[in-house]
Amino acid sequence: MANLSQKYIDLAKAKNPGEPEFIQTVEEVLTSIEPVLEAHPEYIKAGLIERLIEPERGVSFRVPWVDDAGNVQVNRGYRFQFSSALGPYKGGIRFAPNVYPGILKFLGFEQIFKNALTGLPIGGGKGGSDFDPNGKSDAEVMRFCQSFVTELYRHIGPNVDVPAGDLGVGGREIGYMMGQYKRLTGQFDGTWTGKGTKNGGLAGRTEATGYGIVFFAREVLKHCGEELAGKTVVISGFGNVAWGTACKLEQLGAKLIAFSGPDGYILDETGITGEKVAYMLELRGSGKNICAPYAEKFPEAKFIPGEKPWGVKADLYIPCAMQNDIRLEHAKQLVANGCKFLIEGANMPTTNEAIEYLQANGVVVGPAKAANAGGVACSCLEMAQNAEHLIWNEEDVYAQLEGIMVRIHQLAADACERYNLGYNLVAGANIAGFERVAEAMMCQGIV
Ligand code: 2IT
Repeated sequence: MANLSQKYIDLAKAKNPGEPEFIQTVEEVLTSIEPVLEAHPEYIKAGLIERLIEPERGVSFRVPWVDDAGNVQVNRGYRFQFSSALGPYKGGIRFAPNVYPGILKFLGFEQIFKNALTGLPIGGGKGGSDFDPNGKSDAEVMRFCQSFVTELYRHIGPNVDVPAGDLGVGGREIGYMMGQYKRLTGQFDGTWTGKGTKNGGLAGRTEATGYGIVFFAREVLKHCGEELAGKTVVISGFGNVAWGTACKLEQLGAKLIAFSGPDGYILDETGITGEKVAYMLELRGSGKNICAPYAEKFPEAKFIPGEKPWGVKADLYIPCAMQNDIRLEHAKQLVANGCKFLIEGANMPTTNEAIEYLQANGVVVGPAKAANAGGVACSCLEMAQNAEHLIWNEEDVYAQLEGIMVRIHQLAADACERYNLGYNLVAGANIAGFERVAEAMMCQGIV
């Protein structure tokens, strides 16, 4: 029985050629839920895995728009509705030039288990486009968003599919998309989350992902008999997730000493706090050069061009940039530096090989689908707020977020313990998320 999952991994490979990111996450999830499959032959009989690795639905569509110079541009839009076992499809929209089905399917598949871990009633999906928002004018972004939604609107709805943001999609883009959705459907409903607070959004949603990551990191450290306060931290990225993480690290007394951008990384041993974090946020909208202007403004910081920050010695590492940021060679660097804790902020920032190497060398890895679930959890709170026709206050949101993150950590820690896997949160998160989805699927028949 040792290789129960291999058959499904082979099936996923055969059916999804040329989509390595999707195969990577299928392999990671299925390998770690092997003991659950062994304990539940009824799941195998019910074809649960064959069904989970096949999205319930995927749409691909043309997105034509006119740029400021009057030229017609055509992009491709997608939405993969992966699983509605636990609720309406829920997950972000990514705009980036490298978007193609392999990336959206990896994100959509991960989203199923992440959303399940939150304990909230949301299924999993993901969408996006190969549109590159960098360097586009505000009017171009608006026209693109309107055209994207003119096709997508027929596939979504407050009880059907509720998109949010992801890379390249923030409050502005969500605002334009919900505006067009409202115009086409005549409904002001909870179909979009991650809206601005002036516009029906949830107070605290913007920082929720980063705050949740730090709460999760605190729980991991506590479990290992350590404290977050006073720890030195290295992150990668400079976007929304990195910013929220930096803010909460400061509030909880940890010391952020490095972050990265497309141009290299910043090492600032005096600590990245206060106005420096605010400046990181300001740089976010500026595109490519993030670290160079930071080092110019704060001369105590060192700018290391063209490098990743994984060679910097610290107590805790939190990759917040994008997928496959930490490969085997970086994992080796981290272990050589004495790394003990790595908490994934971005989705799938660590390759499977790198995770294996880190864990084999005693590093505790906090997987993204647990650590960054605070974002989507608050999206579900936004759905609840919109459905209630009320406005929640920030304090309530923060308190709920903290409780959700503590529970997610507990669920993942309990699941790996139940299967005698030690404190393996990668396996624990996959198992706990999968169990909830599997139990719901078993109630619903073969659909
Ligand atoms: O990866 C993620 O969890 C997100 N981009 C947020 C999804 C959501 O629906 O809030």
